[in-house]
Amino acid sequence: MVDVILGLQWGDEGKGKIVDYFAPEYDIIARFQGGPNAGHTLYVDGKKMVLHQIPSGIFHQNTVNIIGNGVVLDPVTLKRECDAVAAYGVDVRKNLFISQRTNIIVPTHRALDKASELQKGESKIGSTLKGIGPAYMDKTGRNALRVGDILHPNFQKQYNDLRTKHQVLLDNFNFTEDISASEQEFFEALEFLKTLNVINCEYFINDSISKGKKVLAEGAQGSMLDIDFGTFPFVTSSNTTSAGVCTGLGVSPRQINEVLGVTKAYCTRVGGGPFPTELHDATGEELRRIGSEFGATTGRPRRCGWIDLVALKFACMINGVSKIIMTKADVLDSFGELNVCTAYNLDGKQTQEVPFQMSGIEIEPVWKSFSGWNTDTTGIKEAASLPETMSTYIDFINNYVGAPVKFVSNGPGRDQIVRL
Ligand code: 2SA
Ligand code: MG
Repeated sequence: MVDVILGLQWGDEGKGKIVDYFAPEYDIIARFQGGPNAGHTLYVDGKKMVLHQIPSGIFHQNTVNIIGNGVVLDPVTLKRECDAVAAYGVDVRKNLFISQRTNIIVPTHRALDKASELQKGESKIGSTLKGIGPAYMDKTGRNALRVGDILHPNFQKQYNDLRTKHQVLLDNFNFTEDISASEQEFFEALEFLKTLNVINCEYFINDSISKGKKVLAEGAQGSMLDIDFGTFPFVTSSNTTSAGVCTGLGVSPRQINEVLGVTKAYCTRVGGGPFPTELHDATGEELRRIGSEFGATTGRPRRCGWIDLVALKFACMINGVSKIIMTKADVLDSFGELNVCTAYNLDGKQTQEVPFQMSGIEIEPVWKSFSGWNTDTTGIKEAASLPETMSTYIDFINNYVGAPVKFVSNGPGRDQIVRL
């Protein structure tokens, strides 16, 4: 059986903490898409740790962690991260496995990402500049290098051919930055990658499932950043939704059991693109300050606003969400009034559907207000102790989106989670 944890908004819903919390119930934790654009924050022995490439189960010694074929892998980031977790006594050679079909991010992918964003100017995506878009373009364009290729005697030639193709594109962009230092770092990191467990992942996972092992698929970014269903073109380049689990790990839809969707109690977005419930006022500032809303990978301030139930319901539908986990509920502890968006006003017409095109048009949210709870909830352990006003807020969300909130996270700590 495969359960899935994924984000229902624009990323940064707190998936890292949630995966870490559930990890002991699983034998295998697997990343199925995305790459070093992800920033999954965990607290280990009270210390903050941000993971970009390695699955969030790495600190559980008996959990197998898999980087699946749907991921794009930057060997340099991976090496750095392996060194960082080693400082906590983690031996990645014991519990980290990488699919041989995983696509590799090369230094020119990062250069192309930057060049493309520079060319777009004002209309840039606000990418993390980690080379994600260009790496997935080479995958669908059938040019990519894969982890399984690195041991092949022909690898250097494959690399050189790709490098030459990229140079033509970079010249076209008039991009002249010298990348020789990052190339050297890249090849050093490849030597390190050769020492890790590279496996036939689809066989490994399916064999494990047939032996009764429990797999948790860990999503990165969020559903509204999905390449097909997100706010295109302001999206990432992978399927962040539950369908991505099948193609990103090589498991069949019949193996998928629970789909646990993670949403914040409010909403954030980092990078460009539409965000109907964004607050440009002091309340937005307050959410950012209390919620420490800054990009875990790039440090960029995140845009903040109230929860968008139109988008949330859409995400629950696309993913087949069975349970919702609401995070950062405690960030709302001090707000006197809360708002939720229940519909969009578009050209004078009200809709509860996510429109085809969300950018370049005026979307005016229809709000419903709730009174806040004005209580410190961070120490609460049981559902019965949650403020009544919070239960009212949650019940409304359950009814609106048609999936139940089953967990409320009320702080960054592993033990700060309430089961409803
Ligand atoms: P990319 O780099 O090509 O995937 O960027 C395309 C868009 O996807 C957004 N994106 C993200 N949004 C939220 N969180 C992400 N991870 C980091 C984090 C981001 C950071 O955990 O905070 O540190 O800035 C993530 N990754 C990609 C991105 O902002 C673009 O809008
Ligand atoms: Mg993040």
